[in-house]
Amino acid sequence: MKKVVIYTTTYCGYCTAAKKLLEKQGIAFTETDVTTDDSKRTWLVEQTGQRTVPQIFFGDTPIGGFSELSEIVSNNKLLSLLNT
Ligand SMILES: N[C@@H](CCC(=O)N[C@@H](CS)C(=O)NCC(=O)O)C(=O)O
Repeated sequence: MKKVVIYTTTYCGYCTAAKKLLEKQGIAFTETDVTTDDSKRTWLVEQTGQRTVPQIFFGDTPIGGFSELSEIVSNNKLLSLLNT
């Protein structure tokens, strides 16, 4: 199964919601808080093309933020994406 990494900042409601959703689905993840890490934040924007957090990766692939994760869960695609 691909590793799940979620990049977050403090005081971020969407980050909390995304983590709760992953937990509810029973998916283990690693969290990286980029609140004070400017170089990591720059890297994240380069990788994802997005300036918002959270940003979630399945393996090396950025899948988006909370909205995209919710859609994946709603469409029942979470396990297949993590296992391919
Ligand atoms: N559609 C995004 C929204 C994420 C979002 O708005 N995050 C806020 C923090 S909770 C943010 O990054 N705001 C800064 C900005 O919009 O530049 C998602 O579902 O993840």
